[in-house]
Amino acid sequence: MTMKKATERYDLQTGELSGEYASHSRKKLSQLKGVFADGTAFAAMDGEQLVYEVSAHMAVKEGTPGGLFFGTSTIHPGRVGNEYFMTKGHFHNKRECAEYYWGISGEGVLLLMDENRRCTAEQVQPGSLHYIGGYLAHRLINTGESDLVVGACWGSDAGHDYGSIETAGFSARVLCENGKAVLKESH
Ligand code: M6P
Ligand code: ZN
Repeated sequence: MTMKKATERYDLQTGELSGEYASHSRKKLSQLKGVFADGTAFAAMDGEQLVYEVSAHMAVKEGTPGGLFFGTSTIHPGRVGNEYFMTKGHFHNKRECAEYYWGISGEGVLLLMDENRRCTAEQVQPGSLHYIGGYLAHRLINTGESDLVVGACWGSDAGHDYGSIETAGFSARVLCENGKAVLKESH
């Protein structure tokens, strides 16, 4: 019997993923049209500006029943008007599928919304662990001045449903008021 060398890597300090199954994607401001409340401020900004990056470790095909995916999201610091940079956010296609998030570095908020549009929010910081139950849309918001880096683990058959978030958004927003992050209902 031979012992295989580990070729897939996860940097415990930075959350960086590498290896055969790691892939990387980036979201520029121009890909987030309609996500932020202040359309005028959005239009005045450089669409090429990088808002967040996602590394994913996918050892099985998307949709495989029973498999797992593992990822790292990096949300850069910034604002559109008074609204902090954030991810698009999504429900899972298979609504019952849960997910774990954990804070690696930076400061932020995990916004959760149920199917009745009721929102709750959790502070994200290094070492914070977040169990996102099924039937909850989830979005990360960077309320700090450095990168917000968050780990994630979810089912390979969970899928992403961005549709209802694109249409109706979340019913709460995290805004900067007098230099502080405040949670506002937005409907
Ligand atoms: C985490 C996981 C991924 C997700 C990513 C970015 O890494 O939840 O499944 O794709 O965050 O979030 P979004 O897809 O909402 O832009
Ligand atoms: Zn998810």
